[in-house]
Amino acid sequence: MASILVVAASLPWVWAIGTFAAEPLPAHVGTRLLQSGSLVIEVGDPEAADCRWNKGLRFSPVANVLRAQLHGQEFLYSPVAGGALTYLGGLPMEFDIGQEAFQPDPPGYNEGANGDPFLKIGVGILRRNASAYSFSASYPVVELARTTAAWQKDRAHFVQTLAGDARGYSCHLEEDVIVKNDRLILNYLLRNTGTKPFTTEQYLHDFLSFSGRGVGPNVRLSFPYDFTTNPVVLPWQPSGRVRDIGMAAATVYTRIANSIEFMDKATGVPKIWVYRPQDYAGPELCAVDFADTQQRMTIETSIPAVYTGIWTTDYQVSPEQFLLISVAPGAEARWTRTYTFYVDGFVPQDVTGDNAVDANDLARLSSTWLRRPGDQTWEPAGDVSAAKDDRIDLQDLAALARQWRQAGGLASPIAHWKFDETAGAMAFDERGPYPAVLRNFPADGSQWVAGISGGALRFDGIDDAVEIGDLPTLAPGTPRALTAWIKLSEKPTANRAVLTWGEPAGSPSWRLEVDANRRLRFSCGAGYAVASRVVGDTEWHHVTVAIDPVVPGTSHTSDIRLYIDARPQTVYEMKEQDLTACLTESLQIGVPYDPAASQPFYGMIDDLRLYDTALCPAHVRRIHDAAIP
Ligand SMILES: [Ca+2]
Ligand SMILES: [Ca+2]
Ligand SMILES: [Ca+2]
Repeated sequence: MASILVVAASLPWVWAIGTFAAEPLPAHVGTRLLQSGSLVIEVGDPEAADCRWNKGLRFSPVANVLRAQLHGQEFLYSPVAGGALTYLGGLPMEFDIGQEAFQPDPPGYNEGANGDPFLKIGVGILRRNASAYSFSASYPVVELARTTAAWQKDRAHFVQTLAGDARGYSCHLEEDVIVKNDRLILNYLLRNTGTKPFTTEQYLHDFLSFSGRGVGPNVRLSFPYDFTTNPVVLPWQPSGRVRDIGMAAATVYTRIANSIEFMDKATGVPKIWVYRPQDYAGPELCAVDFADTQQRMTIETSIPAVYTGIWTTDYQVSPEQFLLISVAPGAEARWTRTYTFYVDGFVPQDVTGDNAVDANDLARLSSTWLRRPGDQTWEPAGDVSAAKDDRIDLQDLAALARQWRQAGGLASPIAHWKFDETAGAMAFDERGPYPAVLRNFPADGSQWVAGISGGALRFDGIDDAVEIGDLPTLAPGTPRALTAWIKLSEKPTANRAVLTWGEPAGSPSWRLEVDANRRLRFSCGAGYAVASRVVGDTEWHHVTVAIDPVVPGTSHTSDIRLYIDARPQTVYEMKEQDLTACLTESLQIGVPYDPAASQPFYGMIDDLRLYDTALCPAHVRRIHDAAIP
């Protein structure tokens, strides 16, 4: 595999980072590019004479996606080199691989004798010549399906037809490939044009490779449910009660909550079958994160998968959602696969691609008002609302308004205390509604000191406390973040409370401390996560705790992201805990609810902000830099 990596690294991938606005060149022959805003998708053109990608008897030439690039960053492994039958790249689609005993063979295969035809959906009608179906066998062709494609700037429509049938089995396949700023949407229609019912199993290889990097530490696959696997993926079990996930482990991959995490370079990883709980009714989704490049991709299917098979090599990781589809004669099935791409600092609502939402985007939206795909002035990048409904209307205007002049997409905080007062027993929320009450501070106002940005508040380490009640209720398991500047007056010898976000009793609350090892420590209930970098050294440090659950509604300690001085932190210690029930209606700064658990804060706090969104690293950097000249 080393040679493949070398090839990948030396490819003339001229769609260089930062040049996303320019029209990039296809890297493969016989392909077309679909584009919306900063998202570029390369798709094989089945009617191009020189298209040699997936023209074999296994993967379909229908909507053969080879590359995906958002904002200059690559998401798929897809070498240019390789044979005409290569399957080592992009998102190739296959029906009925029949590899395992539990997977269906192509329709009709097991009914006939050698020499009889069978239906390989997506490819055509082939002739059986062996006793057991093998996806890699080269079967004689009875009829190759005819595939056509109609292309627009942001979408393509594929139609695949068969003239004949395989002893009563035949089908008609259509697929839309649609790009939408940060999303690739694949819509399928499969019609049974034969006389017999069939059940088929569709999957796509999802050859994920982030910016050409290999699969190893900091790659994580997450599911929205408490899955079971075959083979078993062992949970992280360090010696003692603390786990250290910052160190490369003896194990290549491990399980943490609803995630499979790679701890080391991926070698010798078996195919892992992932099963959802039978009573799970939420979205079918898999998210893949790569912390090194801050890229994430989610893959959602509109119908439940019977299982997700994770196929890993050192150069790609492929979570394959297998969909079982039964179609009666004359009937049709429809389903969708949606790929959503995330890049640090990327603003999906930005129509013009300059990373700002401003009057230029509004003008672009206005000029395509109420337009539809195919209209002369259709602007796919303007369809920014969550619905992605192929129409530019008020929903899109509202989505634009929410991001209006938010620098680089940075949301407004729900509360923001600057501590720039110079007197009094109140600290005012910059945005208005949540004034903070100072308790037990000196009457002479000496707690108002010079901070990192204007003034700051000094805590005496004995009983100084700031309280804010009636903060807005955040729905369980939704994203949130807090940021602050802190400066300790002395190096701690025990845990020092910074703040508690939540209720004093009942559900677990967020607790932020500097621990006895001088590290930033987030706790909630029995769970905790500790950042690697030291903050308890009596210098100013910017600290951020953010939670970014893959699926709204569930969150765990392992979803916590810690930043110090705007740098994403390796977790030094962690104990897992479900955080879904955390309430955040009140905030107490400087003292713990439980005096036995940690000591009051001794030092200065400045510029405390709460967000009802998970901040990405670029946004944390922006907040940090705003305070530093
Ligand atoms: Ca813009
Ligand atoms: Ca719309
Ligand atoms: Ca300040």
